[in-house]
Amino acid sequence: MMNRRQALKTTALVSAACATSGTLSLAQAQPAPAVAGPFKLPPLPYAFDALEPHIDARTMEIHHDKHHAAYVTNLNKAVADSADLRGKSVEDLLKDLSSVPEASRAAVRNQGGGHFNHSLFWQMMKKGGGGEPKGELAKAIVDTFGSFSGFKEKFTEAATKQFGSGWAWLVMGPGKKLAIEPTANQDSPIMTAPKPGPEAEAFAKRYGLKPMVSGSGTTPLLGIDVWEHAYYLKYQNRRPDYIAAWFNVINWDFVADRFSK
Ligand code: MN3
Repeated sequence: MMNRRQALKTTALVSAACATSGTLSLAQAQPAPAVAGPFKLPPLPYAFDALEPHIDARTMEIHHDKHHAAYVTNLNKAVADSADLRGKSVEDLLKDLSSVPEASRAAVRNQGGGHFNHSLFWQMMKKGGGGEPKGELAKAIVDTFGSFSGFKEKFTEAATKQFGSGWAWLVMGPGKKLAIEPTANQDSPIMTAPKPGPEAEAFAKRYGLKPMVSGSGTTPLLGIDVWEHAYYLKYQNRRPDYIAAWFNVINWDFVADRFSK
């Protein structure tokens, strides 16, 4: 675990590296200034080093302060010219992408998806997490996957096999039915088919839905970010090691709470 002295030393080293390399200015090392807009970067609910040694502090800092901040900034830019879009929650925007004007739709999908997914992701982890869920969710996992280890195996497989950037999710559909779903890029299980056509059909097929049934996206209960920015500093190309370690920081109380509601 990174203590204060190590943190200061790391900061000093990074500052020194920036000063000597001349490629990074101090301004670039600071969080981007907030852009005015309806969407805000939620604070990380724990310290950067809270998930050590499984997820390192530097990764958490960059992931939250840079990557998530950029999704928020760019989502605010995407809705800047529309009072209608600015008045909606990110969840409502994603649940009904077909109502977003086509000129802004890709930006809302990608940046809004990034904002929504990461806002959940921070809460799905905690210091001293891991173990197995209890209660109603534990029973549903056993009913669906045979056992907790059966779930873990299938979830790990989805996260490992997701090609390129994306996520693997444990989702809840109608009737509280559980399933494991991968999504590409920053797509979220709550999204619904954006418009009629092949994309909508593929989307509907993935979730077993009728195309263009508004609001029929599933509810993400648990998700792992498998973009390289989520693990590369500590695990480099070893995504399976990151996934295995990530199981030690899952906040099952948060996940169970989403299932119960
Ligand atoms: Mn990410």
